[in-house]
Amino acid sequence: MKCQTALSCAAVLFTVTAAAHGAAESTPAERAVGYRQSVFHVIAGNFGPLAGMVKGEIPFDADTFAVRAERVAFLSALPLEGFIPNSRVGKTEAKAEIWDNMDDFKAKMETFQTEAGKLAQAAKTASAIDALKPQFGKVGQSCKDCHDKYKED
Ligand code: ASC
Repeated sequence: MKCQTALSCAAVLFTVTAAAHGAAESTPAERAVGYRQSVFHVIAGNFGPLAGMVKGEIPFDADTFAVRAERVAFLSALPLEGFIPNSRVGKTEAKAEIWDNMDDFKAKMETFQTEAGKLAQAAKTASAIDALKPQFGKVGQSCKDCHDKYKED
C-alpha cells in the first residue's frame, strides 16, 4: 500500500488502525467470535495466577486471590452471549456440537458461573490456600468438562 498523498496516507493509516482493532470483525458472526475469545482470554489471564497459587508456584496472597476470583466470577457470565447462531467462522476452536447441544452447553456454562461464584465467595474470608483448593478444583473441572466436549484442540 502506497502512502504518498495526504489522502492515500490517511487510507493507509485507517487500514492499519482498523486491522489493529479487528477489521476482520466486519460481520456479526466475526464480532461474536472476537467477543467470546476476548472474554475467554481475560478469564484465563485471571484464572492462571489462581492456578499458580494453588500449585504453590506463586505465593498465596488472599487479597489478590479474592480480586482475581471475583473477576473470573463476573466474567463467567459473559461468553455465552458470544455463541450466536452461525458463528462458527474464521479462526475458532468452537465445535459444531455447541449449537447441536445448546441446552447442554448453556448448562455447562451455568455450572462454571455457579462454581466460580462460590470460589469468589470463599475467597473473601479464606486466609490460607488449602481452604480454597477444593472449590478451585471445581471451577477448573467446569472449564475442562466444557472444553473436552466443545473445544477443538
Ligand atoms: C485455564 C485455561 C483453561 C482452564 C483449564 C482448567 O487456565 O486456560 O483452559 O484453565 O485448564 O481445567
